Amino acid sequence: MLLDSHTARAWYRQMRLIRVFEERAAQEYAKGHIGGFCHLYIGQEAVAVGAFAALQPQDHIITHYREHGHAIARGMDINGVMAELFGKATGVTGGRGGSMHLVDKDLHFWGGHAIVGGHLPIATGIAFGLKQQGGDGVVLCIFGDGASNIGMFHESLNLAAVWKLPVIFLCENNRYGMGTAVARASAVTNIRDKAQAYNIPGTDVDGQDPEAVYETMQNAVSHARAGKGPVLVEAETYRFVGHSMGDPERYRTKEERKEWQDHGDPINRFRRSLEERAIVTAEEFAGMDAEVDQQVEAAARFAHESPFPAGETLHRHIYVESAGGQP
Ligand SMILES: Cc1ncc(C[n+]2csc(CCOP(=O)(O)OP(=O)(O)O)c2C)c(N)n1
Ligand SMILES: [Mg+2]
Repeated sequence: MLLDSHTARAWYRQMRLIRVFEERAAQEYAKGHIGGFCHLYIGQEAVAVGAFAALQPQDHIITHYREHGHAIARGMDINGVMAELFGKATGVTGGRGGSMHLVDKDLHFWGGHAIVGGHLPIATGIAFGLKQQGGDGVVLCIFGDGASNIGMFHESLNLAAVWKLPVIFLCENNRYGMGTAVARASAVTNIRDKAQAYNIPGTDVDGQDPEAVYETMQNAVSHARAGKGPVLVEAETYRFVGHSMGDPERYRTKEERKEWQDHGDPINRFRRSLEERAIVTAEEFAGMDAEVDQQVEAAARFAHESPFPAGETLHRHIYVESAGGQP
């Protein structure tokens, strides 16, 4: 693919921003500044950056709990994302959702869902709404390999196909659902093949290559936008860290992980390829790296300095407020 220098720099910068942001989140977690679950996306960055580059502002996104990278790729304010991880009032959902529930309605980013597969019917529902309204928006629904074994996956694909809805089901196949390898839990190990059962085109792509992801996603988005119905894209990827914080990783060998880190790191690979093609200079890389480091440092400072939500607001946002103003 012919990649211009401006786009190449933007993609590199975004992937590195996601990586450095999460490395910082891991440090803050270890120090006890972030609580609850925290699922890192390290190793999978090219999927988010390639996929989101194929979307338009009118499109909608719904995703699972490993979503820091998706939120950042969509352009969510990283100060607000870091503050949300810290549970602070300045977080994107006021500190009430935490790592797994990042939302921004202006960006049409509808979470961050912790129930595996639970957001797939919502994706189909949003796509149904878009079709009824007659606009040209599409829905990008992201989930893991494990979610494709859940009943809601099948119901959602079926109805999306019956109603020819504008939704792209993007499976990030990172080879494991928690500690379970795909082949131990799924009779069909190529997730894209499951789409055939519902007459949905399924395709796979190298999820460590943002250009390949972008091209595949562009085709998928054009198909859905043209009213031809849903598509399933399977991005083959790998997480370089545990499922969540504190995973002893007994289900895979160190050698396997090292192999992916040495040969499949999406950021190193992209950088090398851009250098070889003389699209970005060493000086430009150095400038971007320094900027990203500063941006993440500032986000962490913002999160540290922000207040926790006030105690008296604890019961807000639980029920819709009544006419009397009482929760
Ligand atoms: C319905 C449901 N069952 C089980 C869990 C516990 N759980 C959390 S993450 C996860 C693994 C899902 O794996 P996958 O879909 O491949 O996503 P990944 O974490 O690899 O990105 C499980 C079983 C859950 N959150 N929801
Ligand atoms: Mg998985």
